[in-house]
Amino acid sequence: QEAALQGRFQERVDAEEKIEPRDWMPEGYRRTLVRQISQHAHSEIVGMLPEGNWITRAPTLRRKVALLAKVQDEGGHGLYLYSAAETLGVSRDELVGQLLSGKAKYSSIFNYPTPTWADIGAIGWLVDGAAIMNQVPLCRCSYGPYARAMVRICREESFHQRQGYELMLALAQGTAAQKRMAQDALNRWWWPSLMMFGPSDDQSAHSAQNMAWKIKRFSNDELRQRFVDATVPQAEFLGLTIPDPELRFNAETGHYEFGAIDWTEFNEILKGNGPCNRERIEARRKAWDDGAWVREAAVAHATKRKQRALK
Ligand code: FAQ
Repeated sequence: QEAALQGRFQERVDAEEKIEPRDWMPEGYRRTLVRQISQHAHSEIVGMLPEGNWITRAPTLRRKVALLAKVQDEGGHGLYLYSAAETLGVSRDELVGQLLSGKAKYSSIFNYPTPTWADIGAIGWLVDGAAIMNQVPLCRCSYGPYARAMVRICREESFHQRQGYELMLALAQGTAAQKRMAQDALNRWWWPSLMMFGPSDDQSAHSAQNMAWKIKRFSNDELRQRFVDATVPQAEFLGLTIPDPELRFNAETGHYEFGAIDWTEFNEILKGNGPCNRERIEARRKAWDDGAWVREAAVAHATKRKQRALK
C-alpha cells in the first residue's frame, strides 16, 4: 500500500500539482522540507544581524529608513517560513532549539563580519542577488505553503537587491576613498556569495532526490553559473573588479568561466568555525532568553481569554 501511495504522490508531483499540508507525503519529503524551510527561516533571522550592525550608523536618514525596512522584511520572511515549516507538524520551539544547539544549519554567508558601510551595499547587491537566483525557482516548489511564501519574499528581495546595487553605485561614483571601500567589500563578499549556492553538484547529497520531488528546479552549479553571468556585467558597470584572475567570458558557451571555490573555507564555516559563527548563535540565544517573558505573557493572556470565553 505504501508503494501505491508513493507512486500516486510522484504522479501528482510530476503533474505539477501542489502538495498541501493534509495530503499524504513520503516521510523523506516531509523531513527534507522541514530541514530546508527551517534552515531558510534561520538564515533570514540570523541574516538580520550583519546588517543590523549598521542601522545606528547609516550615513543619512534616507539610507537608515531603507536599511530598517530591509532588516524588518527579513524578520517577516523568517516568520513566514517558520509558519510554512510548522504546517509539516513541527513546532517553533523545536526549530529554534535545533538552531541554538547547532543541529540545524543557516546560510554560511551570515558568518562574515560587516566592518564597513560598503558591506551593506555588497550584501544587498550580491547576497540578495544570489538569494533571488536561488529563490525564484522555489516559487514553483511542489509544496504549496513554501511556494506561496516565496512569491512575496522574492518581490521583497528584489527591492533589497536594488537598494544594495544603488548604494554600491553611489560609492563607486563617489570619492576615491569611497570607491576603494566598495572594491574592498566586493573583494570580501564575492567568493562567499558563490558558496551560498551550496556544494558542487557532485558533492550535493540532497540534490537528486530534491529535483525528483520538484523542491529544487535547478542544481547548485546551474544557479551559481547564472548568478556569475548576471553579476559580472553589473560589476563592470560599477567600474569594480571581481576578485578572480581566472574569470573570463567564453564566447562559445555564452557563459563566464570562473576560478576554483575554496571549499575548505565553506566546510569550516559549516562546522561552526567561521569568523562570526559563535557571535551569531550567541546573539540568537540571548534574544531567545530575553524574549522568554514575552512568550510566557502571551500564553498566559491566551489562557485567560479562553477561560473567560468558557464562562
Ligand atoms: N550554507 O545537498 P545540498 C537569505 C548544506 S538567503 C550552509 O546541496 P540542499 C536572504 C545543506 O543544508 C540564504 N549550509 O543541500 C537574505 C546540507 O546540509 P544538511 C538562505 C549549506 O538542501 C539575504 C549540505 O550542505 N536561503 O536568507 C549551504 O539540496 C540577505 C549539503 O548540501 C535558503 O536557505 C550554505 N550556503 O541545497 C537574508 C534557500 N549550502 O541540511 C538576509 C533555500 C548547502 O543536510 C540578508 N535552500 N548547505 O545538514 C536551498 O535552496 C537549499 O537548501 C540549498 C542547499 C541550495 C541552500
